Amino acid sequence: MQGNNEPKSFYESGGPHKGILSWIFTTDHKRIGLLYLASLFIFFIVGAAFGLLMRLELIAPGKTIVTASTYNSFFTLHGVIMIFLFIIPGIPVSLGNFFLPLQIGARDVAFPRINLLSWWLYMTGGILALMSLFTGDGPPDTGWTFYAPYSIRTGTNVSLAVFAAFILGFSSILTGLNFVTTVHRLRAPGMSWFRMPLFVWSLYATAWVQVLATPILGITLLLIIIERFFGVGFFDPSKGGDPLLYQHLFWIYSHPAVYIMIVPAMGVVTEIIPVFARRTIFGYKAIAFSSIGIAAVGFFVWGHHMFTSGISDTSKAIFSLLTFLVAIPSGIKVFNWVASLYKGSIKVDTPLLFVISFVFLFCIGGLTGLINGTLATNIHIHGTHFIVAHFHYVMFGGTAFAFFAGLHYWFPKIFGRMYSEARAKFAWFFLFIGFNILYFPMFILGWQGMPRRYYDYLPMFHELNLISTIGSWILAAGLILMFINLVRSIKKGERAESNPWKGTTLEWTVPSPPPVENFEEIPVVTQGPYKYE
Ligand SMILES: [Cu+2]
Repeated sequence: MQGNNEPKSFYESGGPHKGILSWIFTTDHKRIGLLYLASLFIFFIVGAAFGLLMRLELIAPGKTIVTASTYNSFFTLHGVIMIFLFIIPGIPVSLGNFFLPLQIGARDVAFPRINLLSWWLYMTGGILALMSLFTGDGPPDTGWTFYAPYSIRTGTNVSLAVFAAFILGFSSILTGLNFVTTVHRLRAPGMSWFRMPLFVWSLYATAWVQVLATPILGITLLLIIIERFFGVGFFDPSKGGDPLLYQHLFWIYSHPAVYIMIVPAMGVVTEIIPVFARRTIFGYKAIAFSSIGIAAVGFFVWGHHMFTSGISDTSKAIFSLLTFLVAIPSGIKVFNWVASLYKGSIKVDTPLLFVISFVFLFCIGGLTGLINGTLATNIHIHGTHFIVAHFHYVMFGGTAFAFFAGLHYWFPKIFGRMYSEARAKFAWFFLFIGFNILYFPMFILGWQGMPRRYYDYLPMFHELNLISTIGSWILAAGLILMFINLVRSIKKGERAESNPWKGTTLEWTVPSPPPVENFEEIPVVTQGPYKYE
């Protein structure tokens, strides 16, 4: 794989074990990053399959392929898998695990064995979540939010699914702990805070949310399990409890969790733009602080999920105002991305194509977030397909498209091969067009009053649902084309040099793929990243 005088790549040195054991017992951050990458996309395919089945059911009013209760399990597992097994772990555990130590000039993360443990916990949680499909009295049918009191009363296998999410929470906490310590302790000499790549800042801000917010979800899910087995009454008004308490606890984690999902994606976008615009990033410090700002303010807006739950008018007004506030640091990032592209000598390769799509789709998702956060409109659209469209524009159009951008950008470094640029652009076209045909009609359907999570709908919604379902097939075609191109290129792609994009961050100074120790000598850093002028 490597020139004859280059050190052996991390693929060729698996430590004391051989074969598959050298992977599942590895403590090398690069191998753990790839273990996560493979498992993430297997779960993504399962989650996407449930999404396609839902769209197939909704292609026409009335029954199409499944019963109402099966449909309820489809959207529950689609949500649980896509959120807890794909998008929350997502970029940090895969691309983050692989590139964080390389970008700060370190040989590994602070706690390599805990890093491996976090992947074992992830797999345990994933297998338990899938087992909830086939065990007990039927797959869970509550939606991924497991709202009480229904999640306490339903006979379906909620306990196992909730326990799976509980275990996954620990995997996330351990990763957060590892990344915070790594950034504080393992930066190369000269790598001061304001010389760190901005992807590292985004992982750092995200890691703090993982450490501080996830325990709240852990205890909340534990309360559901205790309720189901012992009927203590935490969320049951007839026993002095309150179902609203569940909603508060759940969203106190789950809203900051949306920043665990989006801030690393923003970091990938910030990383790619200067390389393909050949310009220094505009407003380095503003972008670094806006990552921290989003993570911090994000802890105070959870009530915007409960405007129709009966909370007081005062709290509604406060949560609505705070929701607008959190849009400011996001706006700063969008402004700085566009300012960095302005007058750049832009080379539109696939990583940048996905980045530009991200900015476009994220802006639609972000701006509709303000419509959701406005009290007058929220009362009208809460619980409708408008909300479904909104979070798919932010989470799929945003995070997943940035994930695909990062995959193509760092593919040569990870695998030592180039992917086919022509095939990648072809796949992108289907992805982008399919995405908008699938999700944009949902804004209109929701505005017209079509509720989410309903098995059936009024005939007036038929046309747009048909269009949306056709969009899901075009999107699926794009995903398949992209995966085929990337998987094929791992073995058949043209050999990659160590810095094919002329990047300026440290990972591009080592061979492709990197040696097991990353650096022959720990580098001494004398300047910040993205120096192009
Ligand atoms: Cu929220």
